[in-house]
Amino acid sequence: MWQSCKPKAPTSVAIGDAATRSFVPPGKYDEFYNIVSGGFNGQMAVYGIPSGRLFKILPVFSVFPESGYGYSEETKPMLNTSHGFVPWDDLHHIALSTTKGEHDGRWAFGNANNTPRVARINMKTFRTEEILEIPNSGGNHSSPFITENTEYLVAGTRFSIPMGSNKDVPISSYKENFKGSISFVKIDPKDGHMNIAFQLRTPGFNYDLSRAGKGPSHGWFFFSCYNTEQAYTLLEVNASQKDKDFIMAVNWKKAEEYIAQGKGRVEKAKYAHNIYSDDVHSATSTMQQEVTVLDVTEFPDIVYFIPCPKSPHGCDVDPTGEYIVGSGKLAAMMPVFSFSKIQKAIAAKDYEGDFAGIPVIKYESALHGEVKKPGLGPLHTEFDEKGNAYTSMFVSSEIVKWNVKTLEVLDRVPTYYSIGHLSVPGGPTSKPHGKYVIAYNKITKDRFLPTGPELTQSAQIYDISGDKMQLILDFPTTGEPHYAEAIPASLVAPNSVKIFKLEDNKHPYAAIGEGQAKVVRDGNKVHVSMTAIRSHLTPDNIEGVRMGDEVYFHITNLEQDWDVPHGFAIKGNANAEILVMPGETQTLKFIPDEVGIVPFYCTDFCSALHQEMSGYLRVSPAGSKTPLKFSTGKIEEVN
Ligand code: K7E
Ligand code: CUA
Repeated sequence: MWQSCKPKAPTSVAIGDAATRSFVPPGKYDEFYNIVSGGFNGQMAVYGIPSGRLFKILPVFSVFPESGYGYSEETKPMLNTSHGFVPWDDLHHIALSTTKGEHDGRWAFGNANNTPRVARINMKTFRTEEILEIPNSGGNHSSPFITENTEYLVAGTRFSIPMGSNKDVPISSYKENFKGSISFVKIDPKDGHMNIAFQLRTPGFNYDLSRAGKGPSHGWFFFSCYNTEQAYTLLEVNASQKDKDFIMAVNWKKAEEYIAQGKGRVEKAKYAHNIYSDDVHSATSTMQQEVTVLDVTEFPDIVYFIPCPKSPHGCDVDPTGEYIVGSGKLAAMMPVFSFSKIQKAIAAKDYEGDFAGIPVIKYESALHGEVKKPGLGPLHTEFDEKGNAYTSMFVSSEIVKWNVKTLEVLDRVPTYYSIGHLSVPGGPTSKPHGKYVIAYNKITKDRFLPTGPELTQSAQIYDISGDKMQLILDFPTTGEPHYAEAIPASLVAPNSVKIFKLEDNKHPYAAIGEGQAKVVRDGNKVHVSMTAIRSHLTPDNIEGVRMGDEVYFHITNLEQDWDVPHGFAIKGNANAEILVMPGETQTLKFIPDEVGIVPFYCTDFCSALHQEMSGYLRVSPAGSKTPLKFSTGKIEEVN
């Protein structure tokens, strides 16, 4: 039955044996990793599926005092942008790398929605390794989406804005002056390094979401577009006028050809490129100066529009690569387009007109069919390995299962409440792993114990192995999750890095062994190369630091065992603590603000004598003659 109102709750999850299906006994591992975006916390979080257990919070676009990410001297450059240091953002979408359309377990990518950036996370270390700013973008929502073999990562602007040399224009000149932009970021298959290969300059409206083609549609990209009304005020009303907006189909192989022929225009742009290296355990930030642009209105065979009702949000491609699902937030049905029909329509020039000179394919000519009365407020669609699709319905608060070929609705289950994204393990790939669909809900209400005005976020796991979807677990998440991907643990766990090898440590201030520990003055900078091993810091006493000095504590963790980090914190320090992994060097900057003795210590309970892992810094007045010295273990006589 068609359901148009929110189900009543709370409803028990323990239906039959449902609860046992999410139970992972103590000491046993989960089957999948779930990499979940943190929304406004700018992080990713890693959960186990089906248990819903939280393993890790992984800082990406946000500083993280727990580990010192964004506070340590080594990681500060990761958050550099053309606007300076930007230590927070809004992370919506995850893309896991694929080879031949299938998960390969190498990297996770994420987007910064606000100050446009994309990030690459190494799945061996679960750390952010690279952040690339996206120029000519008014907000990076349609991002990141990857091609079949991770050749490109694509980042589309949410807001159109004026670009080029003339940016000081009236907002009411939107139609003439505002443009969209889609960046094609080349991924180096060896190390994953990202570089903007080219940008497409596109008509001015809003770009929302996207997916790459696969199989037969490899070489194409599909973007959902809204506000084709080109409204610039009260979008709620003015951008919902037309019956149909567009899906934009992009032939990126063609765009590549034009770029290879030198048809791109090189424009000035300023954007930061930040890379972390595990050799020097440090990041560098480089400011890039130009970008190559291809204006799609000058090249007739790169871009085509397909009408799509009404303010589409998700735009998802099924595992075969033949079907493209448009989800109009305000539409009472969902169109499914056929890639082969789109190709036929283009060959036959079966157009209903053009928009800004770009052909608009006839709706019926591109259409495979419509899913009738699927539910209200369709947002996103994922796929299983049996030819079924699962669509999230925000307004009617449910997941609807339907058959991609026959378009028949097969099942529906309520979500608690108002689902946004959803995730089937492998759902966006050519080879879904199936088994579960996970709902990331926008409203929590009464699902968990109340925690004041701000509630935890609500995610839910449904077993989809049978014909009927069955709710088996509620689990809370951090931040506001938008998209997430789940990947079999077997593709990730065996490659997990356990330690960094000390002999590979090329950090300029590393002390590889206690014999290399030292304190060196360089003007008003004091560099302390300190080692940490169970259960002492070397040196543990430092004298000769004066007011006006900047002290850099470069801590090298000498351990070569898995799961033995050491921490470092010093009293009165205004930034953070740092956590240093075995074999790694990290640096905390400390500016003393008063004369006296300042204790420091290890913050990670590392052994029975962890509480003894400490030392003192003596701070003398400015200009004092206290000699610089450091010690460990030696008892001095004072007369
Ligand atoms: Cu949350 Cu992907 Cu930003 Cu839909 S978007 S819900
Ligand atoms: Cu090292 Cu506690």
